[in-house]
Amino acid sequence: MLQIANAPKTPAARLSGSLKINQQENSSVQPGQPAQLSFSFSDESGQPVSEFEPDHGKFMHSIIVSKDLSRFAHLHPTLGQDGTFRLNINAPTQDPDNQDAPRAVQQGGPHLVFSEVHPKGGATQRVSFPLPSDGTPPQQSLNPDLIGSGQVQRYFIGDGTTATEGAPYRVTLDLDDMRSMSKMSMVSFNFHLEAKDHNNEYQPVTDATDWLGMKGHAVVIGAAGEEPQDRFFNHLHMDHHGHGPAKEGDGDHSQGAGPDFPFMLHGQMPTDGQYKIWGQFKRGEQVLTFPFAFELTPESGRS
Ligand SMILES: [Cu+2]
Repeated sequence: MLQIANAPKTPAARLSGSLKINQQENSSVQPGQPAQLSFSFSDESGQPVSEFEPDHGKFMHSIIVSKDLSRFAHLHPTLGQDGTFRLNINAPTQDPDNQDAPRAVQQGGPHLVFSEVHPKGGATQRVSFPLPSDGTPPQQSLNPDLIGSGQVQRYFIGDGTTATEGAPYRVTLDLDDMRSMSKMSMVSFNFHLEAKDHNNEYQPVTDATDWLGMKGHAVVIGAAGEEPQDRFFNHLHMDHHGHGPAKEGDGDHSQGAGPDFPFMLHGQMPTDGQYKIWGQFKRGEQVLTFPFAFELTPESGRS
């Protein structure tokens, strides 16, 4: 089974976007206070672009992170008849695909929005936006869970925060830095998921269900860069149909329900520096988010 990042395609026209907060340009969000985000797009000649095609079941995928990468939300704004995408954040929602919306912007300071849209007749494009939040950001530095290739185990509740031993989930991340491989440079990740059973023992997760047509999603964002467009960003998808050769006796395991969820980062390689990866999986009705910070160093690569 092989998971490949969306290959970059040549866009028919480069979109530019505008993000309004409560219908206002150049506005800001109050941390934890309900706000409506609205996104609209135009082409290079300034003409509004209002027709889009869905990718993975959604017309728009948006990732909101705080600049320090401590906060993460994966959201799906709704496309209106007028071609504007709208999303209510910091407010309760019944939408199973917007479970991060109630906690989207919970702290002050700059946030970054990475939106992926697919204009009709064109190719999927990423448009990024700064999203200011009132107040002072907490002074947090990114502490890498892993430096270079290796393995690390962490505990999680599943809501995107890190927890301690005894939490409902134990996740082991394997990272293999193969950026210097001459034939096919890549960085590979494997999320191994375990959940606590009724005896309080961790058991492998084998019942992950599809979310947006896939058993697993992962987003990698770099810590370096002032503006969102300067950040390294890659949205990795697990393809449960699998592009690789089928393994004999794989059975249900090949369907990707767990406990191992591999992702490969191809194409534009990340440079040395600090990054965060969020693995997202669905069990029952809950979307689970497991973040890890990592650092790539000149020594961490293998050839
Ligand atoms: Cu999405």
